[in-house]
Amino acid sequence: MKDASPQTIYLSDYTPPAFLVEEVHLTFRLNPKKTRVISKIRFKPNPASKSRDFFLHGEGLRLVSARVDGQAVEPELTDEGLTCAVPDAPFVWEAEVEIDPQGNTALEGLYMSNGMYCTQCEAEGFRKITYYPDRPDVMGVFTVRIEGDEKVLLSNGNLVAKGDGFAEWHDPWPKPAYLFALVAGDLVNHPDRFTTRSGREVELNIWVRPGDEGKCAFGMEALKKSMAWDEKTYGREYDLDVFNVVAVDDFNMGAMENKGLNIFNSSCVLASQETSTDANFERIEAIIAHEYFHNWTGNRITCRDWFQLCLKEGLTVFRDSEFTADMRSAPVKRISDVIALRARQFREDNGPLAHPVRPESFVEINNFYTATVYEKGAEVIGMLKRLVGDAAYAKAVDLYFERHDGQACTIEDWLKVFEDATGRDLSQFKRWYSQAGTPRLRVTDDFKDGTYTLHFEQETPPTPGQDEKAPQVIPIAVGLLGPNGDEVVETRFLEMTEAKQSFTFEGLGARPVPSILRDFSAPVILERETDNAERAFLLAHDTDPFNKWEAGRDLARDGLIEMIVNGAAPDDAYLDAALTMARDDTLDPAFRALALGLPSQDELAQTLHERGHTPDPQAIWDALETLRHARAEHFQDLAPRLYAQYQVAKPYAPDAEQSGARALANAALGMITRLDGGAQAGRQYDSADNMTQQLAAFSNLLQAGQGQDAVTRFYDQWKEDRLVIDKWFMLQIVHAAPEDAAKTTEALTQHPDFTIRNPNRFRSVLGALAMNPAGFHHAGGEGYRVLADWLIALDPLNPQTAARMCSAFETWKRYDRERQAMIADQLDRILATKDLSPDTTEMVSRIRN
Ligand code: 0A1
Ligand code: ZN
Repeated sequence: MKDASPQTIYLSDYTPPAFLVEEVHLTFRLNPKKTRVISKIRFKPNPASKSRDFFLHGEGLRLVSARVDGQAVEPELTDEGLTCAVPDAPFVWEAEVEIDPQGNTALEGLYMSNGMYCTQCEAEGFRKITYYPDRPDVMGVFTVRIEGDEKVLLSNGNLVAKGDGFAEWHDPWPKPAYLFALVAGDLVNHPDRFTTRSGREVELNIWVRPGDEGKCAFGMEALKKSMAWDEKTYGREYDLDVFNVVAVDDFNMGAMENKGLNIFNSSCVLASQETSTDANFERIEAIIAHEYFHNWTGNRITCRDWFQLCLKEGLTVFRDSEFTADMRSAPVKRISDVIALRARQFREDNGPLAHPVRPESFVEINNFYTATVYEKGAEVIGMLKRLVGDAAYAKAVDLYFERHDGQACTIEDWLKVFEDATGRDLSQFKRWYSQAGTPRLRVTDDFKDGTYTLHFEQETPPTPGQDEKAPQVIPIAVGLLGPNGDEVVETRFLEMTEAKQSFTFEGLGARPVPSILRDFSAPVILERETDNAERAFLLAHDTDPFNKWEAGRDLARDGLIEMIVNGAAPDDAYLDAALTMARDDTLDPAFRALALGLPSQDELAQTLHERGHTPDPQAIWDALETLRHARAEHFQDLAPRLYAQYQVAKPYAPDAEQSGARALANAALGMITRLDGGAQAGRQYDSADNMTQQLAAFSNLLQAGQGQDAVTRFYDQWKEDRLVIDKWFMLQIVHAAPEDAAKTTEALTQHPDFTIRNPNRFRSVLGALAMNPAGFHHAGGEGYRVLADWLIALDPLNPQTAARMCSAFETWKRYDRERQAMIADQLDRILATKDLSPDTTEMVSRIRN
């Protein structure tokens, strides 16, 4: 049971732990309803703390017995843990508790998924396993004995003993409890090996349910590539004899970096040509890398407290994006990351859930695994690298590993290594960690006597709890193009530190066209008065792939805004520029596919809101439909040509080259379908030998209203494959017409394969509704009601996932009064639910205020 009135925790209240852990011995006697956990822990007083109060976290545990130095004790129990009198000297704590893994639907602590035992301890799940100082600055060396009949018994570290019905694991690296893991089940493995550069032989395993062994090869290759990359790029080697990865179906998040025993949501590791799309493969490669990279950035060096979450997450996301950029196309990766950043993080930063990269208070830390902490956290590191340069970045990071290995650190520690390695003062830069909100960067320019001047003004709007913002350090990458399209000034970094600042470029023969914020050098919103001619010029000539893409995107977006606000016709400037770009065979097909993507409904709603209009979701949807149709007509000749030209003849491979070709061909298919009513999509559906092609065809058929037959065929073909059936659920809702989306969602919740207990399935239905904005926000308010109904139903079972999904409502203040009132009613209804979890209470209250 959680405390009825959950408390707000503040960064400023941090105090060091009273006791430190030296060694932990755990024995698990596995039983679905009554698992015994026996702990023996050596504590010692912490010289850095004045307190000698002994407190152990514990939730939902049945304490059977406790001893201090062998003497039975009777600790005082509360909802949150226990206190006990202990010596002011090293001592041994022993406890035996009983827990109920099968009854654990929250998927936090030790739980069961398809008959297998698994754990999720980040952030505060270990306290549901046994009494322990469950905070990341308490690090101990764990030895774990598992007793059970399951064929496979796994924990962290190296296997030290194994026999009939038991296994013992020892992890020599001190770690916080959130990195503890245990898995037990009748699993099968996909084994491999890796030799580190210093010659350590590492056994690698991917453990899955029987039947899934054919879907492990890609993940394994990704793991080996990640290991080699981290050695080469960051000089980081793996440090145990074995690295285990386990796939579980019931998991709240993507994956977890437990030391030596990563646990993955099966959707983030299992892959095959038939069942996974190119995008799935790329994501799996990135997540495998992400979890692996945590071994150094997160595990060897961890966080002092949960306010420092970005210390490990921002850095690890940054590292995994560098990895993907190296494995695939760097520009395509950058553009995709920025699309995702704007869709998720800018949205968060502009609404009631805005918070700094390093938050200063929380009620439930699970609510802070956000796009801001992860993705903006990574952007901040990217800026730091840009500001100091590649060589200094490498030097600083080396110093970080050298100085802090084995420690639980803070953002101050991280910035200090950069200050020490470079001699720079980073106190102003640190505002990126403490100020929430997306800075607006306004630009004007002038040209006189060969001197070109850029004038910048920065302003960050107020966010909850932060009315005033100080200027931030903004690295602005700029290049200049001459009138004939040649680059007259190559990329140069301007370092903006003031609220207003100007930069000059001398000796120019003519007024240049500026290419500003190249490679999206800072996570800001750039505002500049410009015209279609200049955008078309940049789309044609910019040497910076990101800004080339951005120019096309701006053209499309502003044309759409004109259509929505003023009823304008589709913009010819955009249509012509898109055609010219798409036809240019010197451009990477993957880039062209991205450049043919239109701004999302949500991005348009946000832009309208920023420009002082109230977004009408139906009008946004209509404008996008009209533009798509007009574009299909404009591409009448080119689309079939592109479609034919980019069919992949070679055997399927999910590599960058083939994925890019398929992406472009499928963009063309989208246009073809608008004119042929789905005939070509039907042929592609019938002949597809991989999920990318099959799903693209399926989506097009649904989009064209020709999906009925495919819905049945797809289900019959894939009904045994839970991950593919997730896609089946999702696409029907995402492609439902706005007026049908809520109905379709409700109907699918009645399907026998729908279950509230599996987060992937729940998200593929209720999460999909929120991914259909015109449907979710449809005028009658049915979408709001359906989502609220299901969040209320989910909350008592799985508060973490229910709370996260509340963010579907975070943009409500953008909309008209009627919609706001309907959403407010639903938020109030959720808040009024009896025994609502602290997780959901915190989220809904923040959104509602
Ligand atoms: N640290 C993991 C993400 C993660 C966070 C919380 C979880 O449960 C509440 C599970 C996973 C990562 O960054 O991959
Ligand atoms: Zn992570």
